[in-house]
Order: sequence, then structure tokens, then C-alpha cells
Amino acid sequence: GQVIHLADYRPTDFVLERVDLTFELDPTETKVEARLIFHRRPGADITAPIVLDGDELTLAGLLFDQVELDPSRYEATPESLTVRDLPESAPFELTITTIINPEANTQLMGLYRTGGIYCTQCEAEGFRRITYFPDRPDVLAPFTVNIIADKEANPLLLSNGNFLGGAGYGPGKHFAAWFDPHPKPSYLFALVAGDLGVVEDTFTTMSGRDVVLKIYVEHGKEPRAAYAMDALKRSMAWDEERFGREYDLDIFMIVAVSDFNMGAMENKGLNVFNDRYILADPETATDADYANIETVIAHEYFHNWTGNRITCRDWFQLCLKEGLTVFRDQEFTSDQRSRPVKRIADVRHLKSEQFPEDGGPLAHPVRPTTYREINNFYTRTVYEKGSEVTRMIATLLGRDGFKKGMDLYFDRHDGQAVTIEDFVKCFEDASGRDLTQFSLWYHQAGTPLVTASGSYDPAAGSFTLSLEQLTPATPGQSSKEPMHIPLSLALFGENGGKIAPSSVDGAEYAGEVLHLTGRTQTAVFHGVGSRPVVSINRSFSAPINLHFDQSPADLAHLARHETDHFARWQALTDLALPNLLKAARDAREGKPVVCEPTFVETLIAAAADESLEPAFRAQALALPSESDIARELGGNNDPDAIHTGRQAILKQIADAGKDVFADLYAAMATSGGFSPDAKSAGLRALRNSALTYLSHAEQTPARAKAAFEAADNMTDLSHALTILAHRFADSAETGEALAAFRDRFADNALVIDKWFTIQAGIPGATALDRVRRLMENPLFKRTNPNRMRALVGTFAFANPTGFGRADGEGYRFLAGQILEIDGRNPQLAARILTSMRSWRSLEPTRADHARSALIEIERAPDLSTDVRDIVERTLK
Ligand code: BAL
Ligand code: ZN
Repeated sequence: GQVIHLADYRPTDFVLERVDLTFELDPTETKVEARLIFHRRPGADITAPIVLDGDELTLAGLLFDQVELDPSRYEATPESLTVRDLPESAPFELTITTIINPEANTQLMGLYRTGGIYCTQCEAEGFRRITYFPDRPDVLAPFTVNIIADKEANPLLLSNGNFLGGAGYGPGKHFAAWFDPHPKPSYLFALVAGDLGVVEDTFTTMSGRDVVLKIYVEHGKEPRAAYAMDALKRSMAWDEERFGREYDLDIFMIVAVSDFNMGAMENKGLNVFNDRYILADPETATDADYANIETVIAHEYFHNWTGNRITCRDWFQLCLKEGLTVFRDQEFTSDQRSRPVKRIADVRHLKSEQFPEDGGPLAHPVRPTTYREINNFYTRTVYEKGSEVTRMIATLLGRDGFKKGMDLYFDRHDGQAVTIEDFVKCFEDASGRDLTQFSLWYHQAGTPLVTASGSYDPAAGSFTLSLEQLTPATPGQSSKEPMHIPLSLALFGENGGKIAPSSVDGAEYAGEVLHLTGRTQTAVFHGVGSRPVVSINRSFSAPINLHFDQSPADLAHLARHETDHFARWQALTDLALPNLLKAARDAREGKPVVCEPTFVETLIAAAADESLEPAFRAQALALPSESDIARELGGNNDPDAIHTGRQAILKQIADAGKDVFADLYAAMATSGGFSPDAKSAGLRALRNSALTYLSHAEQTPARAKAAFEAADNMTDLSHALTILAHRFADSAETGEALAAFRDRFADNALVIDKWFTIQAGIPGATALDRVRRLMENPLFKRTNPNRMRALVGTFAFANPTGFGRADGEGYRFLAGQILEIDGRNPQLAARILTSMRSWRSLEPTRADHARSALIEIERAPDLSTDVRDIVERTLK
């Protein structure tokens, strides 16, 4: 694949007016007839041919205005169809016939088969695997879709838009026609056919229109779609209330499938979902599963306005729809559940997934300017950092200013394919604020480091805060300009109350937000009567690394008194981190690990503090992970030492807090049947956290085994099984529990994924042999992406000691797997390969092994563009 540059963007020479597709479905020989009406764009070169995209296509027929076209006027290859001598301005029609093989489509891009049904995935460039087409997001047209198929095998024939009608069609066949009046790009096309069960409901929109809601799942699984339906209705209502966005078709459909590369896809009116984000019941789904379902349902639904009604001009603008839609789904969840707990979870995720991306060889701007394979840019940076950038706009403009900007965006650009510049301009126009410097957040990769130091002058009653920002070099960007960083900031007095300064010099400070715009900046807060404890980057107002040397006493003060609960959690984490880092260093040198008492006391006090919501306390007790510690250490990392050090700290907390944890374990029991609501989930989270610490204190599997046996829901059951497997892997209790779990859920793929995930995460050098054995298990299915991610993905992403074992076998194993997966599903292979992104921060022996494994991949013949792109960037 060649490199695509943003600077080369230009509109198409031809405007697409209408699309009329007819599918004659067959598992191995599906006939696709595409009737496309075009006219030459006014001003375009009148000699220019039309060049349509294809991918592994063969042309089976071509008509020009319904007449067979002379071969001298066109040229077809698997990758493109070029037609010459076209009218200067009059509309013309191309009728293109292709024959495709859904059964053989293992890439899961384009039209493919899963679980006996036909389904499509077209984003980003899957439509060109169906027919020749101007397959780019700035080509929008209304689509009519006719589907013809065997009636018995495919009672259901679905596509985007509104249902026009259907009827019998010769012996044993039938057809259905759909029309989507909203012009859309090809990446939002969808078709589903097969035999599925359905859950139905309705939603009345703000203007009083009734919308039919249907969620299609495998027969027998209908009851497990109830929560997804509930989440959908809540999403629809919320988007009306919060953003004034109403749904715009008569029907909204979701189809759950078991083989899917992504989480879900926002095709207009016909979302297709990975079934793990639809199916849930208490026996088989954890609280995290329920929360994920709610998030993904909302996210895909919200795309109807941010993505579908207003789409991207080109794929460089992906964050236009993804960053914004993640922001919207995060806000939805914050309103539905607990805002601080949601913020903590999101920031944890950002730091553990996006920060390593931004700090490694795969770093790229939120709005990149080049790519080789767009599939590789569905990243944590585009999504989660993209959301953070949107959030900062909201912070800069305030709630009303942000709303005005969003309203203007919807008004101004409805029906268009636009850019980040268009988006930002709406906020500038709505607020009058210049966002030029702020826009660097879209263009400069890397996580800025802000270094802060403060000094108090009692005589003057002033507090001086010195700030310095530095964005590290990233691939292709060696020097960076200073950014506009909105820092939510407050001062707290000795009694725990907030101090409001009388005035601030040296920086804009309004609404408790300090604007850091210079490379260095000194802000002086006047009217400060006693030494303040400063809280910086409250609610994580900017996605930065902050170095601010605060004493354990000051951090403990914030952990107790901050009114922003995110900042309380941050203070607890800032207390924990130095202990964990020192523990890793000490463990590496064979020294005893000792925890600093203020930290342990403050943490246990927070755990016991009944004024704090249980979900918050559970978040506080979940210490930074081993990969968080590795990231903070920054280099020369030894995963074994990090693991040993962290385990020792957990044990010390467990011993010191034994009584508190025992009380919590008893007190947090839920009663009266399972409810997936956030409050009940919080009780379970805190109780399970207490169980984890008690198991550390007791050092036996007994309590976890008892919990496993007593569990009446998947949250408790899988948590107990995880403790057993990860802490007591060789015990008889663990063997029994794993077997019981497998036998009980053998016919439930999503639960069996958990069984693989839990075992893939068992730490230590024996992990690889276990993973290899599990690959031989009859329950392991190589071709299913969820199963592959559960076993190989978990091993590579979430088992630092197992994957990173000192002899390098883990990396070599991964190389073999990547090559094997790549032959079938390049997108999946490339995604799992990103687990190698932090290889340079390993100690030298492991880093050498990792490099060799990467080189082995790089040298393999016939690599996909997807894997070649990732491996070359990772090695660079
Ligand atoms: N557009 C790809 C799936 C998603 O982000 O919703
Ligand atoms: Zn999305």
C-alpha cells in the first residue's frame, strides 16, 4: 500500500446522484448489481475518466445507460474500474455486476457469513469488496437496496433506511426493498440476511413520531437483549434532551453477530454489533459487560448525528466523528451513572491504553496527516484522546458556550462531509474565542508533560505557581509548539475548605480553570491567607502527564477534602505510585519491599469511608496496574520485578486493612435479586475488591473458592475465578473451579471467552505453555475474533510477566500467531500486534528478543498492508 497524504485531498471529478443495489444472495456466489448515476462535477476536467475503487473484485458485466459498454472504453482490475469518454455534464448511469463469495471472506470486511447469516462491515473501505464504487466518505447518495434470497434460509432481509416492501420471487425465493433517503457514504451501507430472533419496542421522539426498534439476535437469545433495548431507549431520550438530536427514520435496527472485528458499527438505521455488546443476563454477564453494552449502544446510536448526518470529508478526519462520539457516550454514561466514577474509569483507560500509544512508535496526531492503512488508525488516540480534546473545548467554552457551538455545528453542516477545521470553527464562531493555539491538540502527537512547582509567601498572602510544558518528540514530529492547556485548579486551606483567591496574575484563571499557554508561565494567586494545598488538573481537565512534587501529607489532605472526587482518586493514586515504583526497583535488587505508612492509612481510610460511594472506593483500591507502573518507570523495565513489587504492596495493604476488608466483605452483600444498575454494581465492586485483599492477607484459596461456590451472578463468579486462577493457579480449588465453569457454560461463547481470558492472564513464566495448551482445546476457535482476542490478545496485552518472560518465547509465539492470523484476517492481526508497541521500554535482554520477533514478522513474505504498516512503524 502506498502512503496517503491529507495534503493531496481533492474532491471527486464526478458527483454520485443515486445508488440502486440488487443482491442475489448465495453463500459462495452472490451476484451484486450496482446502478450508479453520476454527473461530472461542474468545473472538473471534461476529459477525466471515472475511477472506481475495488478490492479483490472481478467484473461480471458493465452497462452504460443500460447498454453494454465497449471494452475499449473501460479497464477493470481487482482494485479499480476505469471508464473513459464520459459526458461533459449530462447524468449517466453505470450498471456494474460483480460476483462475490461471502463464505470465503475471512477478513470480515465487505459481505461475509457469520453463524449462518449474511452480514456486512464496510467501514472504512469494505464496500469496495462488494462492488466498484467511489468508496470514500465524501461521496454521499441516497441508496435503494433490493435483496433476493432463499426464503427458508433467509426469512429476514435487511438494509438501511425504511422498508419499501417485499414479495415472493420465484420458487423458494423472496425479495425485500429498502430505501434510505438520507444521503450517505458507502462506509455506512449495511445488509443482513438470515434467520434470527427479534426483540421489538418503540420510541416516541420529541416531535411525537413513533420509531420501531428491533434488536435481532440468534433464536433463543432474545431475553438477553432486553438490557440493550433499555439502553437504546435511554440513549435516544438523552440525545434529545442533552443535544436536541432526534432520530430520523421510521425504524432503528440492531443485529448482533458473533464474528466481528470491531465492537459495533453505526450503519445508518441498521447497526451491526459484536454480540458481546448486546447479550447480557445476570448469570452470564458481568457488571462491566452491562456497562460496556450501555456505552456501545449509546455510542453507535449517537453516531446517527455525529458521523452519519454529518460525516468525515476524508479518513484523516476520523476523530471528527469518533472523538466527538466517544465524548458524547462518556457524557451519557456520566449522566446515567456516577460522573466521578465514570471519569476515573475513563482516565484509567486513557492512561493505560492511549498514553503508551502516544509515548511509543505508533504515536500519531489525533488528526493524522498521512496513513498507509486506515484500518490501523481506529486507535485510542483518535477515539479517546479525540474525546479528551472535545472535552477540553467544553471546558474552555463552558457548558453553554459548548452547547452553542454544537448547535451551530449541527445547523451548519447537516448533510455534509466536513473537517476538523469546520468543527473547530463552529466553536470559535459561537464563542468568539480564538482556538488557533488550542487546535494544536489535533495536530501535535505526544502527551504533554506539565511540571509544576509552588511557593507560598505568608507576608504577601500570595501563592506562586510556576508551570512549564513540554511535549515530547514523536515519529515525524521532532519539535513541538506550546499548547493551550486548560487546567482545572483549586486551592485548599488547612481546614479542608476551598480558598478563593482575590485575583490572579500571570495567567487567565476563570471558573476555576487556569489557562496554560506559554512554554513556561508563572501564576500568582493573591489573597491567600494560609499555605494552600493545590489541586491541579482536577477531573483530568487536560490529557497530560503532571509532575508536581506534593508531600504525602498534602496528597492525603486532598484525598480527604477535595470536592472533586476524581481529584481525590488522583491524590490516592499519586500516593500509591511512588510506593509501587520503589517496590519494583527494590524487588529487582532483591531488597525487601516496604510501603510508606501515610499511603496505606489514607487508602484504608478511604475504603472505610461510608460517605464515599462504594464504586469510588473500589476504584481507589484498584491500584495502578503492572503496565501503569511500567509506563511510569519509563524504561529498562523488568516485568517480573514490577509484578513482585506490586504483589508485596498489595499484601501489606491487605494485612494492614484486614479488619476493614472483612467488614466490607460482609457489609456490601447485595440482596433481593440481581440488578445491573450502577449502585448495585458499585456494591459488588467494593465487595469483590475486599475479597481480593482478603485473599492476599490469608494467602489461601479457601475464601475465593467459597465465593465462587456462593456466587449467584457472573460478576461475583468470574471475580472469584480470577482470584483463584491468578493467585492460586496450581491449587486443586482452581482446577475444580475452572472445570466447573467450563462445563456449566460450554455452550455460551461469550462466557467461554471469559474462561479463556482468565487463564490467558495467569501471571508467570508458565503462562505460555498454558496458552499453547488452550489453543488445542476443542473450545478454542481460531476464526472467531472474540476468541482470539480472549486468548492471544489477553496474553499479549494483559499478561506482562507471561508474555514478557525473560527467554523471549512469548514474543516469538506472538510472531507466529500474527503471521497465522494475518493470512486470514489482517485487521485482527495488526490490532493484536500493537501489543508490542512498548518493547523499547523493556530491559535490554527482553528488548532484544522483542526486536527479533518483530523482525521475524517484518521479513515474512506476503504480509498484509495492515501488519506491514504496524510492524515497520513499531521497529522504526
Ligand atoms: N465506526 C466504527 C465503530 C465505531 O466507532 O462506532
Ligand atoms: Zn464510533
